[in-house]
Amino acid sequence: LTKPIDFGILAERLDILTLRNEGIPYQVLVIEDNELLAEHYAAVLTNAGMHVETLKDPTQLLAMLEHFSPELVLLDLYMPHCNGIEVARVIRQDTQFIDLPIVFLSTESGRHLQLAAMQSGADDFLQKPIQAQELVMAVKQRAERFRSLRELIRQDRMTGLLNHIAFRLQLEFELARQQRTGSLLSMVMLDIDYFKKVNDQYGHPIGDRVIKSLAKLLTNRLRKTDVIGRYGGEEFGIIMPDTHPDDALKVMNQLREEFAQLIHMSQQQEFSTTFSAGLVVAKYNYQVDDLFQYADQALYQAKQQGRNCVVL
Ligand code: GH3
Ligand code: MG
Ligand code: MG
Ligand code: MG
Ligand code: MG
Repeated sequence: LTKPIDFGILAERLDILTLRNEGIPYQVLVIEDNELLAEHYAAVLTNAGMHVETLKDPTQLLAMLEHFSPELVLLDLYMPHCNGIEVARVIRQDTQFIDLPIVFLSTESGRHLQLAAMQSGADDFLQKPIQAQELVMAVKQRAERFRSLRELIRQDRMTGLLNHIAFRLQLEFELARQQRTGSLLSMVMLDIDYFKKVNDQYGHPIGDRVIKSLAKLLTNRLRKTDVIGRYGGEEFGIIMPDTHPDDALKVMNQLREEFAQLIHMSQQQEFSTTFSAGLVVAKYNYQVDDLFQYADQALYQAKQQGRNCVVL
């Protein structure tokens, strides 16, 4: 490092990252068959402000990951029914968790066995016994970096929604869950009507503002459990878990009317615009690409029917 570093700017950037992450506890999953140890780690990490779930039986892992999204996994190596190496492999197999920090915590002191364990895709190997402070620091740093990087990778900068890749990953996750549990899953593709004209008449920056206003409307109106992504330029995708298509249709038509009533301002004049949407409900044998294809077909129909409508 020969260049002078502007520590002011650096500190400001770090501040932004930590500020944004502040207040939301890191989600940590402790997989440990020894109940006393599991409770001890949980207490130490909870004390440091983290949210900890413990798992004594690794066969329950997949069930747990359906409702808990860890930002770090602390993993015991030796457990009665399956060892930590297998658990790490199972986690890594899921694209959803490809970057999730996995840290072994074990009494194993043989370096070659530690390295063998890490070949399963783990990030680090900590040795028991471990000081509380050391454990907190190791977990916190990795979880923090994971959260910041994931945000950078998954977010659409303009709207703060999920980007194309993250939306697809999330859809894979929701579809897999729907197929395991037999619940309902509705999915929507939405595209602003005649948007080229908006850009042409009022300019690109105003067009951007319209996109942001739609993102905000969707975020404010939809449920916390719904997933919203900016799929393309003025195209959005919405995943509605546990939602009957009739209800999804109702909601989408309300949103469509609200958006059509929004008044946008440009220097010359006020204007409003509309969107069209295609809606599908997941069937048991659907793949992610089927959902995209059928939603796209429904969207195409909505455009054909004259736009400003939702087709199921
Ligand atoms: P249609 O009703 O058939 O959807 O007509 P359309 O004009 O909206 O056609 P289409 O969806 O194919 O075109 C989308 C346009 O959106 C093309 C592109 O110039 C514009 N666009 C894409 N991304 C952005 C963006 O980030 N900002 C702005 N302002 N415009 C964008
Ligand atoms: Mg053990
Ligand atoms: Mg488009
Ligand atoms: Mg189009
Ligand atoms: Mg369009």
